[in-house]
Amino acid sequence: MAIERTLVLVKPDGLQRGLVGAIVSRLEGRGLKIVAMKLMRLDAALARRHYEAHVGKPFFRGLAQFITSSPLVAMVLEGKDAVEVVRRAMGDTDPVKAAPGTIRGDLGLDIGRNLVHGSDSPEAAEREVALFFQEGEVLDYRRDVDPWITES
Ligand code: D4T
Repeated sequence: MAIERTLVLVKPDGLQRGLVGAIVSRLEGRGLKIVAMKLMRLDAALARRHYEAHVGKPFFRGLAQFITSSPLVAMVLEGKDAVEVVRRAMGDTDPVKAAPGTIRGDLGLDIGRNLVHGSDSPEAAEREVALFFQEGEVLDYRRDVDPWITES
């Protein structure tokens, strides 16, 4: 069983629209464990590092402007296959194509305001968690409910 960690961001649109609780609740309710969480405002340098794969693309300017425009909530979630579980729960990058039942499919309309980020691979997760959190900010702890969520 692959216990993974993944970086999740509730982007500035999610915070401004009062959807932090709704979004976290969907992921938390799934059984994923919150091992780090903070409210922060990205500066241009961190936005560029986080989205380095998109630097130079036509939408990068708007993306960087948007992601730095207001605070966001960054968190690290841990659990069985956490990377894929979060990606599927978010739905397609473009909310128009995202299936109903997903976060973007239920709450979003526009690709440039798609509410949430989740790492797209375990390797990306490791890089992104290190970008957003210092080692001591990610906590290791046990939940008594864990055996009721995953068969060991
Ligand atoms: P993030 O990284 O925000 O979780 O989104 P995805 O992993 O689902 O999608 P992505 O990396 O391809 O895109 C990053 C970010 O850029 C915005 N975007 C993307 C945009 O505004 N216009 C576009 O045409 C694309 C492809 C949305 C998400």
